[in-house]
Amino acid sequence: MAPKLPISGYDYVMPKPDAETIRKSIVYKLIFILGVDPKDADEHQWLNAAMLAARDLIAEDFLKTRRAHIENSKRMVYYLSMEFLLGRSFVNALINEGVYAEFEEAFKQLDKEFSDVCEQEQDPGLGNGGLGRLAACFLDSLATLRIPAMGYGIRYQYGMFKQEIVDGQQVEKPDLWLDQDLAWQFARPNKQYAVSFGGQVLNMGDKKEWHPSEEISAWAYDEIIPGYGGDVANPLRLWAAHAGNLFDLADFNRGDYASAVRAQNSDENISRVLYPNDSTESGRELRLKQEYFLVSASVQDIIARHKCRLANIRNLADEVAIHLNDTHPVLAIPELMRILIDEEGLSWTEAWNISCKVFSYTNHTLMSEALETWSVDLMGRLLPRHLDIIFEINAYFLNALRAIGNFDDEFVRRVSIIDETHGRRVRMGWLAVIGSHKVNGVAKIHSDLMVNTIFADFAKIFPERFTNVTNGVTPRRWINIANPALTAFLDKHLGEQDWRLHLDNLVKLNDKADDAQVQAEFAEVKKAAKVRLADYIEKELDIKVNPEALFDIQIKRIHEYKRQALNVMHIVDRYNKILENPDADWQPRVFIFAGKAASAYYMAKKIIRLINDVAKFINNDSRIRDLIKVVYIPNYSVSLAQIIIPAADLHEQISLAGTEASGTSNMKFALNGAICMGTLDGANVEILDKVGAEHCYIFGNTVEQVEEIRRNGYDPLSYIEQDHDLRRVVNQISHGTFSPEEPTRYNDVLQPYGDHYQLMADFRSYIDTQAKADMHFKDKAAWNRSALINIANMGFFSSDRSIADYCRDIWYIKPLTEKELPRRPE
Ligand code: 26Q
Repeated sequence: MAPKLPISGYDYVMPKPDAETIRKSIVYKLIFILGVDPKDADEHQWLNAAMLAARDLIAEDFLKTRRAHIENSKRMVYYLSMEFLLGRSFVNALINEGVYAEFEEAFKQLDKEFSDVCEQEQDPGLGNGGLGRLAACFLDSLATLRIPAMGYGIRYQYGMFKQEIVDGQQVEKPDLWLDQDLAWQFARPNKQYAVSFGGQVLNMGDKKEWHPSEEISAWAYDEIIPGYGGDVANPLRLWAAHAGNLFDLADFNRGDYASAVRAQNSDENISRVLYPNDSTESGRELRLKQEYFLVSASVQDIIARHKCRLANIRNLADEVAIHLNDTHPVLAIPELMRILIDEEGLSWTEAWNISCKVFSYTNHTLMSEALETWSVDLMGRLLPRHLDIIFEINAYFLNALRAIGNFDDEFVRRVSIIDETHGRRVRMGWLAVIGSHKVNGVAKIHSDLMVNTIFADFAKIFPERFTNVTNGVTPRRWINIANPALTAFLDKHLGEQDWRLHLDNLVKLNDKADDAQVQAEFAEVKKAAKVRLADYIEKELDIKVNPEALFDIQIKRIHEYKRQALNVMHIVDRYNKILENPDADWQPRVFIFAGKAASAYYMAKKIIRLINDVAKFINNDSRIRDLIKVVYIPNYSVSLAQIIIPAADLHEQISLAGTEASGTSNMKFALNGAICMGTLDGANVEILDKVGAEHCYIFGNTVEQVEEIRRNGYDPLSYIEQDHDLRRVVNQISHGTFSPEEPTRYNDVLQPYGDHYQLMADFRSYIDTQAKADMHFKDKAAWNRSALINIANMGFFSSDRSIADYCRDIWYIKPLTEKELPRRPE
């Protein structure tokens, strides 16, 4: 790596990116920053020292990027999200900075196993699943594409719980990730904002005054997000609740130290823990406080930054775009309105015109029961001024509608932000649509359904507001970090232009997919990943799996709509048929599951237990030999995904059509040369479109068919009656074959009378399609060819493409030019 240019105007010791200097820098950090004798340092201390050394190399980019934004008055986008599922940062930083080999060499010189040191890093689980991981991929792409951008989130003290499987059941353990690894964050003690709650609103003539009853302080911590290529690094600003300077002096002076400290603890509860729920958990006061805490600190910070640059609040919308990752941060709309009106003295209309231009919103779910609402009472108690503003927004909007005419009362009731039918509730999705200039879904089919179902009324009012941006994933993490063998393979076969930056280059593999030599090389790549996963499974779970078997993988949150139970039904059916016909030419399969269930989601936890009971039962049946192995890998996380995904032959994307907004693991799998077993749902539809039906297993009813079945009165029993295999499977699961010690354990899982997600209706097509996949896998050349064709056609699913779409169609943001921020010398 060539040395960089220094930050101009100052003379300082610049860190140099060669192995020897890096080695010395690591030892220096150990001695002078951490105060540890290198002779005694443990692996974890070595990691921290190395992270500090790496941070030095990126700190300059971070500061230079910031200067370039300010000096060139760049329009910026702020991405607000309650979740950022970043995964480990260290190796990512080395790869993006281009110094991985140098660090590896430095550790060799120190006689330390580099991979052991890297493994010490905690995986910060500040998210639940897809939405949080998407935010992390987007940050990577924003920095890589040199977009002036910043993320805002919450620095939860406890991230996503750690999952243990005890006696087949999920047990949640706290994840205290902040105990370690502070090397990657810059604390910003000078960035503090007061966030207020409660109290009352006073009418002062034509002005309103909010007199809150409670105040909490938000402290900033900046996580560094380095772009690939090593010129740009953007901040992810995470807010922590601090009561430090606000603790109750009155109690303290009265000698009641305990009360004073207790108040402090309860204030700090706001950023204590991530809600481990991937659909709404309406009504929880602390969650509403968290959402407002994020939003208030961030909007105040955005305005402070804007004023510091240009000092005129009226041109905010020219300089600032704020993006809402789902409705969770939608209170940013009334918060901006409050500041513009109450603090900056703008008129209501001026404020509204600015606000609508600033905000845009992404919807991630169609399931109406998962749309966020909050009771008017709770909102009024916690945020009385914001509730006022929401009422005003609603009145303004409904008046405008009535003025246009031709909307009847029923229509007006439906689009009102206040739902009057279930007690009075604030519909956060409606507020987001009304207050944003663009609303997007996350895959084509999802965006289409969005305007035809949940937002159909709004699409009539604001047809130009709705658009699609299909999700994407970053190839830096999902190939380069996760799959070293595939990385080497692609570097060898794709020539000059770096696929990490131009994922479309993968198309060149289409021409090579027929080449037997290339197929054989790819087979080795896949084998290496499968052996790595098999080793992990043996080490962690003491289960031996055969890397030659077909690895069939479903990893994601456990949810009824994702239909892990359908996967289990296939396993049980296969088990039955092997016993019936033991000498047939069965394709050995390893079924791998991983995923967490929301801690209060009874049925999801039961499904986990069912998978584990079935695993125990079948794995221990010697008649099955090694034809089926079922493995539940505990504690799914970004780090685990990086080990599991490269090892897949087949990936299960089997949600009921119309329920999965996009899915993103489907993209990661295909990018790593696995073949999709999926329904026509979410991004599967577009994957099919890119790779072709020969290289993708699609089964089950379409959205239209699912709807028709519902309309005609779905009768799951009729499917069970007609299909002997299905009947047998349902009976076995429901009557205790896999839980002999408690035969009724699973009598409520398959719900032959309800079956909301139509497992029975899709069973036959699923089973038949799985049989086709077996046949295909037996022809190794054909299978490898299909895998290569999958990889070749995944260019579209880079998050760089998604971000380019957002910048062009929604945020109107341009990257930093070479002049504004010079690239490092070659
Ligand atoms: C809301 C209120 C209170 C507590 C929790 C929540 C909450 C938290 C997380 C609601 C939803 C989520 C996460 C949703 C999510 O991950 N959705 C997924 O988003 C992906 C990225 O767009 C899509 O690919 C998936 O299809 C979608 O399920």
